[in-house]
Amino acid sequence: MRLSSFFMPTLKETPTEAQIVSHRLMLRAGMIRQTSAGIYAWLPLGYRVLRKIEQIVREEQDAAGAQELLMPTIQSADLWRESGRYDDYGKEMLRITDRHDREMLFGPTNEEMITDIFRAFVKSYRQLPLNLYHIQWKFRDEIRPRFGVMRGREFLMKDAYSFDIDPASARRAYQRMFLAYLRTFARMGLKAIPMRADTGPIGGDLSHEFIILAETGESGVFCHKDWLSLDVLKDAPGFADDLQPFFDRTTAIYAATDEKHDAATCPVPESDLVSARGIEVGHIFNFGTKYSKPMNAVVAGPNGESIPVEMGSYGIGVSRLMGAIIEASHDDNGIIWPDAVAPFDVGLVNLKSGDAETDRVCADLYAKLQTAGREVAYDDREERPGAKFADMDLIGVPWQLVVGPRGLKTGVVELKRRATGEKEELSIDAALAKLAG
Ligand code: P5A
Repeated sequence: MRLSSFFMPTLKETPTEAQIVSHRLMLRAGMIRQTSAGIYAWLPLGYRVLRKIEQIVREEQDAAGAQELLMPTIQSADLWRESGRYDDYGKEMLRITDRHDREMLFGPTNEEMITDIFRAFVKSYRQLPLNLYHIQWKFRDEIRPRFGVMRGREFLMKDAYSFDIDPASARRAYQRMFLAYLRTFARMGLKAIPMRADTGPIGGDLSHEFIILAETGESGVFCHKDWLSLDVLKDAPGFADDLQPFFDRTTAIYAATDEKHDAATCPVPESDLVSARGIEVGHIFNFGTKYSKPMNAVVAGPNGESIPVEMGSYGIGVSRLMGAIIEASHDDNGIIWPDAVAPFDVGLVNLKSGDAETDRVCADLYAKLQTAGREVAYDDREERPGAKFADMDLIGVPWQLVVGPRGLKTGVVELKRRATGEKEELSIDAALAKLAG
């Protein structure tokens, strides 16, 4: 992408309406635009990152055996009356009436709709286990939308729903998602801690929130200090293995949200207990037959008996993750994207646009890097070098390749790693080998 034609409306000044650093940086980098309170348009740079995050989530769901589908955002109120949640959900639900006076709603979650799809087609225990997910926009009329995409009203969620014949099988489905979540967040460079959590309007009694520790987080949390240095995935099993031992040893290390934490019964001595704030990037639930019973989602068992299906649901805040990643990875100059979710792999900085030799070398590098499959942000704008460096740091591209007339006299370019600030001068071929190899 040539930045001279890329729609990336960066801001020099710090937006005053943004209270936390991730929101400020997303606005400054021209990634999002608020269109109403808690509702955002995703500008090209922000949308690139959103799609990267979404793709990692998708790959890990697929690897865990979940199958992707896509349900609509608009739902019928009648479905929610069947589960009894239509009235319970209260003002957070955006209710809509269509031209025929039918009551509809913009879905805040999809337990009812997926249960309806399930009961229409699945009739036998032989068709189980089943796990279906989608990545779709949700709407919750949050009383206080804030912190940009972190607590929006419209937000992108991955929600998966598992169906099993008995509680033991449902526990295995839960453990698969538990492991898939740890892998998902690790791939984004995040350390997510699974914490015992309340279930709120979703229901059930087994639930974990996946929390990224951050001072700006909205959740109060408590965990054993071992969590700070632990790499739980180091000797994690694969999906074909029995996940129970891994689940037991991971959830034995204490971690709980403040609603679940009780100082009187906490097994961790005060000296080993960390009290912190965190961002909830995922939340998983096992709620048994809470929806299948009232909605009559039953299958025939081995002896022909009717068995209400055992269910769980598993959410990831896809759009919230963008804020969480920035909170976890930035410096005074801007965002530091982990390679896996960066909007571009390489930022190519032309120090003197208009200088024939510099333009030629840059165009050549741009073409070769793209041929090698790298996504390149080529800054070919007629701007001062200082402005180009500042923008490249702000948008957080992991590698910066700087090309100017002075270096080219001796055949060298400069390569900078955004995360460490380390710079090295090297020949054009060596730079290419390093970035394209
Ligand atoms: C699980 C999947 C559910 O809705 N039903 C389907 C269950 N869980 S949840 O905890 O309520 O939401 C799942 C994740 O969505 C993110 N999230 C939000 N992100 C941005 N803005 C919001 N207002 C918002 N509300 C929830 C969180 O990451 C949460 O873990």
